[in-house]
Amino acid sequence: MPVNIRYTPALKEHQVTPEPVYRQRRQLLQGLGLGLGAAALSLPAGASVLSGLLGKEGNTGGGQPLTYERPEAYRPDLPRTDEGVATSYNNFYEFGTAKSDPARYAGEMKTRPWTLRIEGEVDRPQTLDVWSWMETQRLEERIYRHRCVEAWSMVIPWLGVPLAALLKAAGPTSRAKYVAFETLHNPAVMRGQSSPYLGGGIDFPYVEGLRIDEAMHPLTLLAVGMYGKTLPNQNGAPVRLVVPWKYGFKGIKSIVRIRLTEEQPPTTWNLLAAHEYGFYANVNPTVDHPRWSQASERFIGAGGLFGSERQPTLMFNGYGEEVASLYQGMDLRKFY
Ligand SMILES: Nc1nc2c(c(=O)[nH]1)N[C@H]1C(S)=C(S)[C@@H](COP(=O)(O)O)O[C@H]1N2
Ligand SMILES: [Mo]
Repeated sequence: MPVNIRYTPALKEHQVTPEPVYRQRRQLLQGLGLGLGAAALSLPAGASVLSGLLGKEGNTGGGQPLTYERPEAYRPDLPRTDEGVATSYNNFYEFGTAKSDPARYAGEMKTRPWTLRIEGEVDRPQTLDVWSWMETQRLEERIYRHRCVEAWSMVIPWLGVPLAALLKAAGPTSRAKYVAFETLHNPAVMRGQSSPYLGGGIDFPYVEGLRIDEAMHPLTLLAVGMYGKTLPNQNGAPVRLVVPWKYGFKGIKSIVRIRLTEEQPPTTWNLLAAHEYGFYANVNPTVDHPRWSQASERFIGAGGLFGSERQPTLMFNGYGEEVASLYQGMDLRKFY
């Protein structure tokens, strides 16, 4: 793949503005009764008049109902983000740099079957068939504050299992200090991987990492669904990471490999722009991004992008009580 050319991407996150026209068209089609989920899904790929009409944004998979528990501890009294916004305003550079690209193009990705490899510093390396594994899991619904693209925030009901459960099953060795994650690499269906321009200059596959104590923290979720159903492709089907006290880019999507390591692994946004994105990426109102303030954020609630309200950013995204101890004694300006 000739994708290893490094250059500053033409479009950085903050430069891509919301797309009201796209949203309105979608809402109009929904109003006309052209359901974007089930209807499009039931049509054979390629033969869909509907997906042609919609510019393919209907064909994004997901939406299969899941069985799950609802632990009280993870049901905060917060207004949820409208599902339609959470599934249409995304970053997933494998499908392009615009916030509407993932919903438009991620339907090309086939998520069945899907294998997830767990390897590296573990006693029991595993290759999971994700869909059958999912059926054996006790899924939990967790309503988390979600820091999505740059300074936007949402509240999303995720479905998943603590990542710790999976890691423990593989048996981390005493040398396991970090956990590295990797997304699918398939330029044939991921158009952003087919050219540096479409992929914003990212050197794919997309990779992320956590320190092992962050990965084992009970809040850290391996998500397989949202809003009661399997993940739509644009949100990272069939399996993605959710770390609610960190910025959105740590939430790596469509994971195919988890590797426990002794050394701190490279991470995609840090490789792309090290002075802007660090390894830790903890939500922190006192450490600004070089190009925008992190003191406040815009919360997208039930009213969608237009009804969004500016609110103060909370330290560790509001999860300080649970996670602050992980960073005791660390200079969070240095380890941003
Ligand atoms: N594989 C992959 N994962 C990814 C990204 C990506 O481009 N590729 N973008 C990240 C960024 S920058 C953000 S802000 C979040 C957005 O996730 P969301 O659509 O669930 O809000 O996904 C993250 N995970
Ligand atoms: Mo992001």
